[in-house]
Amino acid sequence: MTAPRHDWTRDEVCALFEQPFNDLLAQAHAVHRAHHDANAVQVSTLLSIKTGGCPEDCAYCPQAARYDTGVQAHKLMSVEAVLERARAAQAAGASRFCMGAAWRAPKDREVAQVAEIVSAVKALGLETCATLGMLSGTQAETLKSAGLDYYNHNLDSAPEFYGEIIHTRRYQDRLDTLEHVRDAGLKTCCGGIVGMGETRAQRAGLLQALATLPEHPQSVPINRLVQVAGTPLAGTVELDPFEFVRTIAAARILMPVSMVRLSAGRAGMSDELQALCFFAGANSIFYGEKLLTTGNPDVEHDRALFARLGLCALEGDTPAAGPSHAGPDVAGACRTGHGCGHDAA
Ligand code: SAM
Ligand code: DTB
Ligand code: SF4
Repeated sequence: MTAPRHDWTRDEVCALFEQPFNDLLAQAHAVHRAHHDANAVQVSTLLSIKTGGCPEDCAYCPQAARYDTGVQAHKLMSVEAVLERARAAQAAGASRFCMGAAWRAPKDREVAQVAEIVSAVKALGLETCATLGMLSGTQAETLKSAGLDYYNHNLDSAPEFYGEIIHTRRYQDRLDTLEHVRDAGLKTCCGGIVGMGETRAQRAGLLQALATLPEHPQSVPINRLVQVAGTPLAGTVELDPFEFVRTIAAARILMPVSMVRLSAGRAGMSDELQALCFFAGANSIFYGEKLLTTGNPDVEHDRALFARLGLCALEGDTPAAGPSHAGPDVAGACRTGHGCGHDAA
């Protein structure tokens, strides 16, 4: 097992993408097996705890107030209302609960409210993740003290493509928030979106930016653009599915220890495409009928897919390395007798 590198050049990342598909997948799968259980997938459930009305202009986002997308704005949910959803996610088999808020940057008062929610969710025995926009150092520390495990803040695109997608905050603002999050001792969940009309070199640029951060994010969500009517990116030419798989594979090779999440966009993917993504190194998904405001595959469908592929749901934290996993599966997912040691009843 070679140590993760942080000095990937753009040419090296482009060269990974340029390989024949089978060569790229073989390499990615070998890296995946060397560092992870290839049959285990971490499952998180997402909840939008504050929806819509966002002042930012992210061209992909249905929650930006300036686009007419039909999303109903909703103020911050109460602790009890979030807990109810967290309990349901836990009962369905999720090990992490991710809470999203459509803020540019929360006020201290809002961070204090979210901290209360985080403590309550954590007390259920779930891992916690939040994505609230830009954070100051003290805000990150407040969330860490409340029991937050992960903070999601994406780079979203290559630095040179970013200006075509977002004008209301800079790439450097994102890097600064990520620094505050790391400094507070939180784990980072950081990835981006593909299928926004970027070039292959720009997809490589996004991955290069992620893989050359001071620490590889522990979790790397690769989102395929969910096109929402009313957003400027609605109508963008769809990305070739094989190019999406290549992006997953390259992420796996560049950040071998990170959990790579097959994130938004699964509802529009075939089972076969998702299976290719798992083979290429994706080992985390969002589980549950909804992402933040858009759809996700049905729980029953995901359970059946896990069973057909002999996949188990990982419980608990990111595995260090190696081919073993432990813990209960998503109910009904582990019935194919693939030797994971779980009850096959
Ligand atoms: N407002 C906060 C922020 O921007 O950091 C947190 C929520 S925001 C919705 C979290 C992430 O969701 C974005 O960074 C983006 O990567 C992803 N996202 C939003 N809309 C999306 C879409 N239509 N398709 C795919 N990913 C999307
Ligand atoms: C991430 O990278 N993807 C998730 C999560 N982090 C917060 C969000 C996807 C949102 C897709 C559009 C929606 O449902 O509103
Ligand atoms: Fe607001 Fe986040 Fe959506 Fe951008 S991605 S418009 S910051 S909710």
